[in-house]
Amino acid sequence: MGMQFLPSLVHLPCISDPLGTLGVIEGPSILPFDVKRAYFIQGIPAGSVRGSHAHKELQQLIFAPSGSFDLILDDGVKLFEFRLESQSVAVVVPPGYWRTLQNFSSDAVCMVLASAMYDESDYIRDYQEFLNWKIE
Ligand code: T46
Repeated sequence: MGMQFLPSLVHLPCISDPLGTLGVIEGPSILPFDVKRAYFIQGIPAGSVRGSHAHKELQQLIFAPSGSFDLILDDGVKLFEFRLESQSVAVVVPPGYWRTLQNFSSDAVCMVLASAMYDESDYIRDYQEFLNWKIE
């Protein structure tokens, strides 16, 4: 692997009025990549753990438009832990992090904007393989 970029928190501007909240995801200061795909995960049973993989190239923006969950990122040495519980806070996830998502509230929605189309060959789903790949 080349240079490692760190995960970062970004603020999503939200406009609230008596009719609800409108959140905006726009511009290079929030999204440091072009979005090729968006997906969301919801209806997650209590106690579930999702993720448990890394991406070799994919960049993502991950946030909770509803409810809350923990996002734990692991670079093979250090852990970066985030509690996502506000629609106005997102995490920019660079390539090369093992991720675990857990402690989902019953109303949690995990929204992901991604830099590439779905490609299973970009995934590393075995932790030892991930560690080996990191020191290559
Ligand atoms: C990630 C976390 C946060 C597709 O067919 N197309 C897609 O775009 C995606 C994302 C998944 N899939 C299929 C692959 C699996 O058969 O949907 C199934 C569930 O995917 P996975 O087990 O990878 O789900 P999570 O929640 O562990 O991970 C997902 C994303 O895959 C991943 O990129 O970072 O959300």
